[in-house]
Amino acid sequence: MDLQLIDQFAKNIIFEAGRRIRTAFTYDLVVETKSNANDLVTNIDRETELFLIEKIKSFDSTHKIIGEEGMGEKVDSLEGVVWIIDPIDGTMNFVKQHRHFMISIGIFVDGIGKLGYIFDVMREDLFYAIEGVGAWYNDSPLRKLQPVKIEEAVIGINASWVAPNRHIHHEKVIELVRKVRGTRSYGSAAMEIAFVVSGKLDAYVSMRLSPWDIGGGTIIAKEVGAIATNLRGEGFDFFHQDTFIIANPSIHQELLEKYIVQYD
Ligand code: 2AM
Ligand code: CA
Ligand code: CA
Ligand code: CA
Repeated sequence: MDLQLIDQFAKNIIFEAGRRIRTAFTYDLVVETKSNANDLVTNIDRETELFLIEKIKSFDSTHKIIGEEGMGEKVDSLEGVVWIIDPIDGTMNFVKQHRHFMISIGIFVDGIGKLGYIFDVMREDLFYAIEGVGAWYNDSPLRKLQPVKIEEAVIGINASWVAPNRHIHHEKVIELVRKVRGTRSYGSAAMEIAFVVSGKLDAYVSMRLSPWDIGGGTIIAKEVGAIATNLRGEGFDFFHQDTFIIANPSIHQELLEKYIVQYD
């Protein structure tokens, strides 16, 4: 399998999809809701996913595609070459802010993450990795993450974590928020993961993510030594939603043991 060839092709269709999305702002978006009133999807999410699927299928019809908007065929195993794609990660940012949304793609071969991409569509910034070769931010190699102390860490966390809730011991989260150097919340999981792998954040946590939110990011994570698990410390299963944490390796365990503690 020629990974370099697939890598070049993947970058080409990501850049082309990005150009198409940027021109979409010149005409009307059709915004609908999915599981709840804040779970948005637009015609551009669907059109972008369809565009990517058609390109991938014409590149190699044996490649399988799992996409958030379900525009492809049903895929129930990671056998062969499987693309896990999120055409727009951060749809609410796309609709409301016209920035801070990503195209996220992970390419797996027989279940092993080989190529990962997170593309900031408006900034035209690409974070990507080739398994065992390295990771890059545009043309610059990403370095292995250097150790950081909790007191110096900047973490991506949503404000809802400090309110009483059914899932997490929120008093421990309050303690964490007081202890760290700062917190951020960007509204795009892929963007926050891209920031962790490039050292712009030291950790990011989420109550519930799906395979396409993290498929690309976890492949980049491995190359820089970031640790990605669910909040029980286990590897992510690519067919279900789950809790999620990605962190600098020096604080991952401490975050899970002391601060981000789930109820049983
Ligand atoms: P999305 O924009 O592709 O849906 C903040 O909402 C982050 O969580 C985004 O990365 C978003 O991805 C993701 N997310 C996952 N599940 C979601 C849901 N049910 N509703 C809204 N956002 C969701
Ligand atoms: Ca969505
Ligand atoms: Ca997403
Ligand atoms: Ca999406």
